[in-house]
Amino acid sequence: MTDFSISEDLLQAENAARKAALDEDYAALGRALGRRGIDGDALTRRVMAFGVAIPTWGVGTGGTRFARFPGPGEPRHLFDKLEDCATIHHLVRATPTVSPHFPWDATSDYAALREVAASYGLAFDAVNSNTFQDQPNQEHSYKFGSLSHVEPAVRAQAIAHNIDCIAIGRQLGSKALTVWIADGSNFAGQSNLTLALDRYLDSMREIYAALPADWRVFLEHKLYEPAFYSTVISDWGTSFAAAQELGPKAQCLVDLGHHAPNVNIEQIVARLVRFGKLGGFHFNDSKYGDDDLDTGSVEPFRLFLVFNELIDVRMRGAEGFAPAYMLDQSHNVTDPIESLMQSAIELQRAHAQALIVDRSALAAAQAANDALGAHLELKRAYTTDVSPILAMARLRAGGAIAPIETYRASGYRKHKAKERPPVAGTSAGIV
Ligand code: LRH
Ligand code: MN
Repeated sequence: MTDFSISEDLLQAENAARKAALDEDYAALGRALGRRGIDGDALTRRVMAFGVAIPTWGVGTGGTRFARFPGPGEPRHLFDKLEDCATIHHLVRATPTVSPHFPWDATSDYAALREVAASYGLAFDAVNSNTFQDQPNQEHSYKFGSLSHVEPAVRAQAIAHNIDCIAIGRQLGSKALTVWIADGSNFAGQSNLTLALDRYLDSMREIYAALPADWRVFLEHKLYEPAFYSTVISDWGTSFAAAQELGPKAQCLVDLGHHAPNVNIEQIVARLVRFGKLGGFHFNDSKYGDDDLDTGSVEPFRLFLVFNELIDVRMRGAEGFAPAYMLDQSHNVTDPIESLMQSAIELQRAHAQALIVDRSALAAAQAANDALGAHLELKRAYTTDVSPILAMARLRAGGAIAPIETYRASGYRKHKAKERPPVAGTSAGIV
């Protein structure tokens, strides 16, 4: 018996029931945008071209240090995860790539994995290394760090792992390695703050030297956790300086949850772009710390402001500007597939709203120091409900007008609960 997947018939039936209403809403929005000199169909085509990568570690239920409450039909291995990624892309048509994490996604045949992904119309984005956990039978522990560890043998082990990840990524067709390290300290004095960074840079130079010519390495900064006094790569400034020191293939990755509360993340994005060092994003949302909540679920205006900076740069035609868009979330209380679909839609929304900002009116207001006028140009775009355009983009790309409703109507999760008997001791999500 083949595994269940959502049929075209069901998708067509769900779309047919909503088509007339969508056409009406789409036409009305098209007229309203037309009065603002904006071509609705052109905007829909831009939305159809937008893509974000799904993190393999996000399709399983996530947890915290306190507990994880797995749901029914949890993916048991990478091939189940790819099947779920394919279901997400089938309905939202905005997630054509997958970002894997090693060794969580280790498998015996990466060429076969690449073929399976391709059979679902999926490709691989950046690969993620993991030197923040000890694996069974690992020779040296990462308890006191990895790439910045005081012991050369531990650093060598961590460097070798990252170089292995590059080798795996090459088999998968990936073009980038994301390096996030948990290295840091919990007590003042525990670590020499400068020597720790120097050891990290020495290690990264060896990893950088192993990068193929057309690859990039993304340095992911994070203010704290799991270290709670100092973190070696704690902010964009340190990440930027390290990327500068390493060379042109090194860029900075901005995980939205890795900053102190109220930090102006859109300005960090603007700065990294200005200096040609914005490599990519881990999109999520947060209220307090690295909460890994669904993108756009807490601060949708901030997400819009990030895309406003990205579109502003595109409009000014910045050289070689190709940030990698990836989600990085932990779905502790929702069906991960639903959360990932809605998060991709919230990214499409922020992107579309940023595209309809009247940039000449904004520039004129800025030049005239018309503070409120300038702000209202952004608010006008942000308060425009572009949902009909997002839905039409999905429909025209062969997806669902209403992905969540269609997914629920399909009973996909119930089917997976039957097909995927829980496997004790496996964890598809974070922790
Ligand atoms: C660290 C992080 C990093 C991943 C991990 C799953 O908090 O954001 O990007 O490796 O989460
Ligand atoms: Mn991240």
